[in-house]
Amino acid sequence: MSIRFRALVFSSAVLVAAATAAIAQTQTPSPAGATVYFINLKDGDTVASPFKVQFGLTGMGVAPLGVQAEGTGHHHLIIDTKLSDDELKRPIAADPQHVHFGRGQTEAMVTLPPGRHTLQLVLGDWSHIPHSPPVMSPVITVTVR
Ligand SMILES: [Cu+2]
Repeated sequence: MSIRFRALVFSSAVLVAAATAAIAQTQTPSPAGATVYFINLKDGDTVASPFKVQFGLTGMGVAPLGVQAEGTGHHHLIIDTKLSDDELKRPIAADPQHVHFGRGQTEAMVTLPPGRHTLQLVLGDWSHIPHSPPVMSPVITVTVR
């Protein structure tokens, strides 16, 4: 491999990394006063699993993933964890603790083992990135019996 070729490969890799970082940092603005909240659950509730969770949203609309429309997003249920400042600027992970409702669902049946669990709703934009500023509910703790 020539030195020139290696330099070209290196600079391409840097460009790709820079482009990826730029995409990852693009956050959609949220309207002032937008809030997301649990309609049917409050901090300290005791529930039997599976239980229904209804997602409330004011000041914005729900749109399925991939649909880029101003003032919209889709719900994410964060279970037994929270998003770091860094995670609030990137697409939300998809795993059992970060559940996406990309079809635009406004409620879900949730199954959790007995015990205490924290729940939080975070709205994400068309590409799963939280808005700026983030639209997220207070963290609530529920006891599953
Ligand atoms: Cu999502």
